[in-house]
Amino acid sequence: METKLLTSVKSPKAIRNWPVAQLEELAREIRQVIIETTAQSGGHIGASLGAVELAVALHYAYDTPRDQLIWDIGHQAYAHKLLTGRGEVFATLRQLNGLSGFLKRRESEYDVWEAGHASTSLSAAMGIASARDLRHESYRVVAVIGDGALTAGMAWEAMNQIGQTKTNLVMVVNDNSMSIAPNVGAFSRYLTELRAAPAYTRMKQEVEQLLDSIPVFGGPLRKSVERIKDLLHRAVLPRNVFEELGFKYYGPIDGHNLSELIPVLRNAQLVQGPVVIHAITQKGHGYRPAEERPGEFHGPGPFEIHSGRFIKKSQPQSYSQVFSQTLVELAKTHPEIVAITAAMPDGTKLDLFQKAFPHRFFDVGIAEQHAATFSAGLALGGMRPVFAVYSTFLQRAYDQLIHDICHQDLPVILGVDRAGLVGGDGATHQGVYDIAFLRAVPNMEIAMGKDEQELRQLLAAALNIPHPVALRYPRGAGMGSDANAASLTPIPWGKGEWMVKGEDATIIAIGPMVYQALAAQEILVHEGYRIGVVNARFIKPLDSELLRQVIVGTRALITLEEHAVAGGFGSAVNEWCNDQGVSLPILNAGLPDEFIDQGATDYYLNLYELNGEGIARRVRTWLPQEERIKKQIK
Ligand SMILES: Cc1ncc(C[n+]2csc(CCOP(=O)(O)OP(=O)(O)O)c2C)c(N)n1
Repeated sequence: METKLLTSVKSPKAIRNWPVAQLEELAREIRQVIIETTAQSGGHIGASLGAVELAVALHYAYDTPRDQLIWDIGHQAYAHKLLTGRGEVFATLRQLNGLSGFLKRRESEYDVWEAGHASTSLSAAMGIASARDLRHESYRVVAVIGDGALTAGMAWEAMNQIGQTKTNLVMVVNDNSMSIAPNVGAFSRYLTELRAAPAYTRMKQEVEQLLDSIPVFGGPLRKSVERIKDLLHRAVLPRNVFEELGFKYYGPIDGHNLSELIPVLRNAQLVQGPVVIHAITQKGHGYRPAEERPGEFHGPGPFEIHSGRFIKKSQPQSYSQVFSQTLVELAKTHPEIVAITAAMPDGTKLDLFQKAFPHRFFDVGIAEQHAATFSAGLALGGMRPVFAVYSTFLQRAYDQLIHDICHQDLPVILGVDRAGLVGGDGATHQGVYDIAFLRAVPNMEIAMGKDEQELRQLLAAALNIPHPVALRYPRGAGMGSDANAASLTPIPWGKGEWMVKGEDATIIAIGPMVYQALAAQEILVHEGYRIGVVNARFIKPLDSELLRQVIVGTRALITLEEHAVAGGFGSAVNEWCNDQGVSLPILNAGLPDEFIDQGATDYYLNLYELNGEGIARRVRTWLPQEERIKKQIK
């Protein structure tokens, strides 16, 4: 398809005097580019197709980048990217050194706020608006937030503040009634009711027109007349939640209709104080397969445009699948098991549990903090809660973890999904900090199997542990064993596995990095090095007995993890060695102290010398001098 209009748009300034018909044509072109690009690269097509007209209308009606446009999460902002001079590089979306799948301030001056996690936009907007007011500046601040993101406490904390102050701030609610899965909760139900009340809106408009026709006199009379109008308004019409909180409410309006959107956005600019514009949109709008299967098209990999079929390489089952299937199996004989997700039933694969045990499954919305404390309550009430959550989103629930779960030593199992590098989602989503933040907390026990079989056995074992347990597992496909056919014999708790003995050095690895350690060992053994490999399995508590045996027969230690070195598994081993008075040389191999952008996991394992060859290289140069000399002499 030709994209003549879009190609001509180097910045949003270009479109500000276009007629609506031309803007509509532009929206069609943008939609086509999003479909064609994501069909190749994968990405957040559904949300982005749903926000095309919003992006066009916002850049049309506002003086961006002077006016500050903030997108919640940023996954829906592909049209924003295309309108702000990134069309030529759009094909690099989510790829190494390419455009981020979210917003990035270094990518564009139009990217005001970086996110990836939900529900931060309103707090950010309020901060920016307050700074503007304090500095007596006059630009406008607009935040776009989805109905899903409005299920998070943080959004309400911000609204609580915004509604009380009288700052000028516009909040566009992009309401498609979907989170990734269908949205949940009482507020979501409330929005549905609000959406379905055009009669209310019509009546409201009529009453407002009537009230507006009452003349307002100047001077001291003005305030009391305004107040009488306000009282009349309240008496005639019930106010919705947003109005009760102190926002002026416009809506619901059709979020795909530029002729409706643009005047409302313009009117909102005339209002003093905070405004909510409630726009009804459709996830996947304009691409039939995404409209019909919005959950699957939230963030798919590559797909065939004409059929909407996903182009999947055949892969072993994912760790998430194995985790969830195992949980279903265990739940058959453990009626106390309940499963909790924070808006990620598909991603965590807990949808399998939901199907098997609908009454023992809870989707609490994008509410990780609540999910953690809710799990604590379930445990206190005699259930065995299993909260499956991506490592990166668990960050949200840190206080709840310390204060509600660990402090009370409650037997909550955390399924820490996507632990490690995550690929296309990049810096905001890397699961490479959880060991550091979890292991500092008393009572927390942390384990990670070397493959999906061990994940199964660890989950079975965790059920017998009367403490909080975090079971980590990576994103994506497992190692390929038919895990579900294998036995569910629990792994002895706290026990690692000494796989290979080696006098020159021993690599102590955690999780699937054990296989990288074995690959390095294989390379080095051919060069005459005697390298041992330990599958640690447990990060907390460490298997002290095994470590004590290992250090007797080896001259150096290498710790290996797909996690930040700072505070990670290697740090735990260092602390243990210090504590035991062990003075062996230790090399901590892991991820550096920097945010890691999008790119294939294999690429980064190679870059940071964490794959077999990389580790072998590092070991060769690092091994204590005398070991090297010995090998060279050989
Ligand atoms: C704290 C947090 N938890 C979970 C997610 C995963 N996530 C990404 S998008 C999304 C749904 C957001 O729904 P909504 O705000 O309505 O936007 P939509 O995708 O429907 O446009 C979720 C749950 C996240 N980004 N941040």
